[in-house]
Amino acid sequence: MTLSTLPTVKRFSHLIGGKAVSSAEYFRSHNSSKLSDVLGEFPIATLEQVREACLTAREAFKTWGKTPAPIRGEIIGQIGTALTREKENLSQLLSREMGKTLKEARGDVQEAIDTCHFFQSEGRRLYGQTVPSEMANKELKTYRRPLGVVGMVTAGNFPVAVPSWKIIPALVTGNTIVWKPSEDAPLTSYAFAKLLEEGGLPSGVLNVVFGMGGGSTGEHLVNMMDESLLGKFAFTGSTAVGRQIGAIAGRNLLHPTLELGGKNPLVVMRDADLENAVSGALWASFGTAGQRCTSAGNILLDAPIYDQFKAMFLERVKNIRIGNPLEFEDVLYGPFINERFLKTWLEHVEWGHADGATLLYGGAQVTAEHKPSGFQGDPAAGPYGWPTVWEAQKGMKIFQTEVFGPTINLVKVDGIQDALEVSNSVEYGLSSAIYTNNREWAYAFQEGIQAGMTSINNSTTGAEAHMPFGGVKGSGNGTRESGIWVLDGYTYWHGVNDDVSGKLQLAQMDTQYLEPRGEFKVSDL
Ligand code: UN1
Repeated sequence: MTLSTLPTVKRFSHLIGGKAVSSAEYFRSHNSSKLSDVLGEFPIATLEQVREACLTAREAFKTWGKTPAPIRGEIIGQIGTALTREKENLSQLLSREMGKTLKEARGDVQEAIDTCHFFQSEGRRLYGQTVPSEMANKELKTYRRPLGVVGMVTAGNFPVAVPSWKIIPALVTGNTIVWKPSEDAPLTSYAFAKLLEEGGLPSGVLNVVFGMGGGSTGEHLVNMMDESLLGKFAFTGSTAVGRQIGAIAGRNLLHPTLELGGKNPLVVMRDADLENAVSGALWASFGTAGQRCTSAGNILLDAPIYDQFKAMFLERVKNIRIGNPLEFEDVLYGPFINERFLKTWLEHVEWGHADGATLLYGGAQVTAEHKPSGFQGDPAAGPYGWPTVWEAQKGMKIFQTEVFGPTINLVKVDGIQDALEVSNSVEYGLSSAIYTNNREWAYAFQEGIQAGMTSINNSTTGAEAHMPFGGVKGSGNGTRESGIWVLDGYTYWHGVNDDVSGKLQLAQMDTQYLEPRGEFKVSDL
C-alpha cells in the first residue's frame, strides 16, 4: 500500500472558547485491542495555546461565576440527559480506545451520569449558613464562592468517570475549566467534552487542550499557576507527578486536588467466606487488567487459610478469560491501555525476580506461542499480560510499588494486628478491604487501617459517585472527590457581616455580655 492509498485518519481539534483550534504537531490514538485501528489524530497544544485557553476561561468566568447556581445545575442535568442518550455509543468507544470490558465501560459512563444526577440538584442547594451574631441588628451569613479557572489533568484508565468527578462539581460551583485529558484516551475525552457542551455550557466555560504530560501540554498547564492564571489545579495520576504539582501549587498558595497512586491491601481472615473472598480478590486484582488506582496490590492471607485460599485462587486464575472485549464480551479483562503500560509492567516483573519473590503463575506478555488457556482471539493484535501471581513479603519492591497491570502478591500474615501492620507498611493509603465475619476484626481494621476508603466483605474497587473518594499518605493531599465533600475543593467560604443597626457596633467590645449570678453550691442544700 503506498502512502497515497492509506486510509485518511480524522484530525481533531482543541476546543477553546467554543472554537476548534489546531496545532502544528499531532499524535495518534489507537484501538488498544487492535493496534492497526487508528481512532484519530489529536493536536499537541503549545504553551501559547494553553495560555490562550486560560485567558479565555478567565473571561468566561466573569459571567459563569455570576450565573445563578440552580441554572448551572439545570445545565448539569442536561449533560446527564445527553450522556444517558449516548451511553452505549460512548461506552463502545471507550472500550475500543482503552481496552476495558464493555460492562466496565458502561460503569465508567454511568458513574458520570450518577455524578450529574447528584450535582444537578446541588445547584438548588449549595447551602451557606445564617449564623447568629453576638450583637442585635446584625446578620451573619456564609456563601460558597467559586475559585476561578481550574486547570485539570486526568488519567486514561477512567476517561469519563474521573474527569466528571472534577468537571461537574467545578461547573456547578461556578468555576471555568481548562482540561488536558489523557493522551491515552483522547477520542473518548473529545466525545465527552462535546456532550458537556451539548448540555448548554456557554463558550469558554470548558476548554479542552490535547497533548502529552511532562514537557508538553500538561506541564504547560501546570505552569499557568506561576502565571497567576489559575485559581485551582486538579490532578489524577502518579504520586511523583502529584508531588511536583503540589509544590508549584504551594508556592502560589493554591490548594490542589491530588488523587494519586495506591497499593491497596485486601485482607482475608481465617473465618472469612473463602468463595466470596476469592471472587472479590480476583476482581480487585485483574479487573480492568489491574489498571485502577483502587486495584488490589497485595492480598494478605491469615496463616490458617493461606494454603487453601492460594489453591482456590490459582484455580480461578488459570481459568480467566482474556481477549478483545469488543469481540468477546465475557472476558474478565482486555489488553493494556497501550504498549507503554505493558513495558512498565514487564519491568515490574523483573523487580519481582530481583526481590526473590516466588512466581506462582504468569509473569509474561501473552503471545501466540505462550498464552493462557482462557485467552480468546489474536494475542498479537494488542498488548496483553498473563494474569500474574507472586508470593511476596513486606518490604519487597513489588510489595511497596504501585503497578498498573494484571498482577497480585500473596502475603502471609498472622492475625488481625499483623494484617494491619503489614497493610500500613506501604507508603500509600487509598483503598483497602477485609474479608471476615468477626465484628471485632472488621471494626479493628476499619479503625486501624491507614486508608481513605475501606470495604468490609467486598473488593478494594467500586467507589460510588456520592461517597468521598481519595486517600491518605502517598495517595493524595487529603482532598476528596464526589458527594458533598468535593464542594470544598472547588469553593472558598465567604463570611458576610450585615449590620442594620445604623451605628458602629464593635464585636467583642460592644457586645452586651451578661454576668453570671451568685454562685450556687449543691452542698448548701
Ligand atoms: C480510578 O481508578 O482512578 O472505585 C478510579 C473504583 C471506581 C473508580 C476508580 N469507581 O474502582
